[in-house]
Amino acid sequence: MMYSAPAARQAAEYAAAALGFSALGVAPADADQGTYLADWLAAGQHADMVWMERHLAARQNPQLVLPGVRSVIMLTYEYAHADARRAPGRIARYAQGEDYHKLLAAKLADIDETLQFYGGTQRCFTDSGPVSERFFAARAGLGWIGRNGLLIRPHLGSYCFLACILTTLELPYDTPTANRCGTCHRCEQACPTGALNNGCCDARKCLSYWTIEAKCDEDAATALSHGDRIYGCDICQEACPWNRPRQEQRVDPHLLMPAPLSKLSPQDLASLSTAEFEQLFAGSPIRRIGNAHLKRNIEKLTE
Ligand code: B12
Ligand code: SF4
Ligand code: SF4
Repeated sequence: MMYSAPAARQAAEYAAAALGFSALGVAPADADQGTYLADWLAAGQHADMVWMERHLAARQNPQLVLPGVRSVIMLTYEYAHADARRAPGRIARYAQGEDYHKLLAAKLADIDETLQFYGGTQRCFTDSGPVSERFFAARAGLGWIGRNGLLIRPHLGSYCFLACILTTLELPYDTPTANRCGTCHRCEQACPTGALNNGCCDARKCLSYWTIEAKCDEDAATALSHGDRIYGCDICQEACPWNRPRQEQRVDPHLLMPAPLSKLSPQDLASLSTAEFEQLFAGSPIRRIGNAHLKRNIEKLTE
């Protein structure tokens, strides 16, 4: 088929909308990311996530991820604004339902197929590859990077997953939007551990890191004593005025918390056998940390 950039972009947009993505933007693959990530790594703010060091070169040069890449298509997919599991024992909103990696990978594969029709070669990721997703989402005009480090969309806030498609097609690019944080510093003030500094989140202090990634039990004790979070943390998003509750929000039912989980107390969760844990969290992102790690997070709340 004759390649027409606007037609290829429009086809991707139709496919994305039909698959439930809430927005699509396109950034040039060679956009300059500056030294932000390198500086963050050099300062040790990635804690023990050493895989981030290994990915530095690829993150800064998408050509190493997909040779010949010209455009980065960025997409957003909504998850629930409402918190289905309140304190104590909060689970971050993004992790209350099914694992988004699997859910979105299948949808991205469909868009990939559409773009192949236009002669494109693609690689697709959602939190699964060496791509600076927030940077490209902002460059693709989907929103701005807030003082909480997250991509904030005007009037839609930050409760969304990001997904990306690297493509060899040169598609029409979008223009970045202005940063609208203004004089607000609510996220920084709300963070219980002081992890935020000028749009930069120091993983060494972040409860999301401590509840999901950190392996060291001793250090975890201090960090976890700061909050009521047992998996992930939404405090800097809850504080953000752009995330104020909306009357109506359509959310993919796969991302809603299953009723059996919402009924369990933190003590119930802490007393699950491994077999019960596996059954309850089958298909959930929480399964990844394992029963012992979840117990550790809960015990720090109830001690
Ligand atoms: C590692 C990681 C974490 C770590 C480290 C956090 C951190 N500081 O980045 C931990 C485990 C702590 C974490 C926590 C969370 N994460 Co996380 N995380 C990632 C991951 C895998 C990499 C992020 C990264 O590279 N960080 C290092 C920093 C330096 O890079 P960066 O944030 O991408 O910043 C770039 C831009 O911001 C840009 N930049 C910023 N300012 C400026 C200024 C200038 C001038 C320039 C040129 C560039 C620039 O430069 C950076 C490099 O390109 C991404 C997925 C991905 N592949 O990108 C998800 C991702 C960022 N996480 C996500 C989410 C949802 C979360 C949590 C909300 C989960 C939760 N509820 O617990 C928290 C929020 C914590 C926070 N306030 O940031 C979403 C964000 C969605 C959104 N709306 O923004 C992502 C995109 C995953 C996804 N696909 O949906 N996360
Ligand atoms: S996720 Fe929680 S601990 Fe991490 S920066 Fe935001 S408020 Fe602070
Ligand atoms: S709370 Fe305020 S400063 Fe923080 S991201 Fe939202 S608007 Fe920006």
